[in-house]
Amino acid sequence: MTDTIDQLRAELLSAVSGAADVPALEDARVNALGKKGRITALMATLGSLAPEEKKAFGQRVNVLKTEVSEALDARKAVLAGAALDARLATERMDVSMSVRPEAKGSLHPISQTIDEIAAIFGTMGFDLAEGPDVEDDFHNFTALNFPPGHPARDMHDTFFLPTAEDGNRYLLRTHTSPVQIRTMMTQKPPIRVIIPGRTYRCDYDMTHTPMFHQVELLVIDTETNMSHLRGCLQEFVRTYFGVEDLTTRFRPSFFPFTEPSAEMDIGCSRQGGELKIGNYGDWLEILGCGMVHPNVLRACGLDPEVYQGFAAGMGIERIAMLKYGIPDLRTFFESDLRWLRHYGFAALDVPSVTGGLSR
Ligand code: 2U9
Repeated sequence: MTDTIDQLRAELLSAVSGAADVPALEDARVNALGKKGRITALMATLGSLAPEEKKAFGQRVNVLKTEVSEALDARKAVLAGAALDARLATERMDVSMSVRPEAKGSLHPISQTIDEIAAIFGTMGFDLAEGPDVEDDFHNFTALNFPPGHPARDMHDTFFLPTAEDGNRYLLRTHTSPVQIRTMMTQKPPIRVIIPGRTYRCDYDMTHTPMFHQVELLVIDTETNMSHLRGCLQEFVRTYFGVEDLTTRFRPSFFPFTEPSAEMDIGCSRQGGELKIGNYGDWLEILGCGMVHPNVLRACGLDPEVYQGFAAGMGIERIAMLKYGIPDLRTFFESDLRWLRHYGFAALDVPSVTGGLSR
């Protein structure tokens, strides 16, 4: 038993330290710890051992697993450092060089898109509201009718800060909705606000980044209904995408803070693998929305028998990608000047509803 484990340790550690690049290291990880990996296979033999052998064998395999995992992490750090050094060497720039007359700054597509959204809702009478990125549980979850134990409250989804001296466990807001709570608690209806801003979730893959931008809207009045919601959102998407008769479709959905809730689709085409916005018979999900839940109104001190309202939320990166044909979400945050030169906007190209919305 000892021989087998020692031999395997030597083999696996040598594969890890000999991995010349990240793909080779990934191969070594899969070979050791993957579903069909050598250590996984060794663990699977545990069941066939005599009871007195099981404990010692299990402990030794666990130690081996830890050793190999640590070696993988260490090698990964070395390779990442080397890759960065290589990149820095090829992408070196001399920041002391004098500014060339043709060098220009440009507006990031996120800023441009926020300006466009603000211009469109501005003409419908909406104000712009902002709030803190660091929030407390009440404004981010409780007032929004998230029950205790809801998955969004989980450590895995939310960035929590260490418990503060006042006993509160502050967090990075997971949506811009706490700003609506703050608005309802401080302003008397009628309320018409849009809230663009940064939001944070513990997620990173092709379609998620740990920080992303949302815009949400809120209307509170005494005779607000779902048809106002639909009309307002339809007007927005038609103006934003520059398609005058763009069709919209509502599908039932669920959010803790709205009842009823819906997702809105807009017409599109995916023919030939190319996405086109317009009335071509296919559908594309664009935003979530609904009537503000009576519990949310109550939490903000508003009587649901007197006031109702609607709210909606959408991802700014997503609608910017759709309008400007930006294929990869992660490029938004790489600060690559070549990307900015390509997708950026002239700083003085002020958006309005009558002109300058599209390039
Ligand atoms: C209050 C009451 C209701 C905001 C809403 C959505 C539906 C929604 C997602 C779209 C994509 C977030 O960016 S995203 O990940 N949002 O679907 N948001 S209704 O509702 C509110 C907000 C505040 C007080």
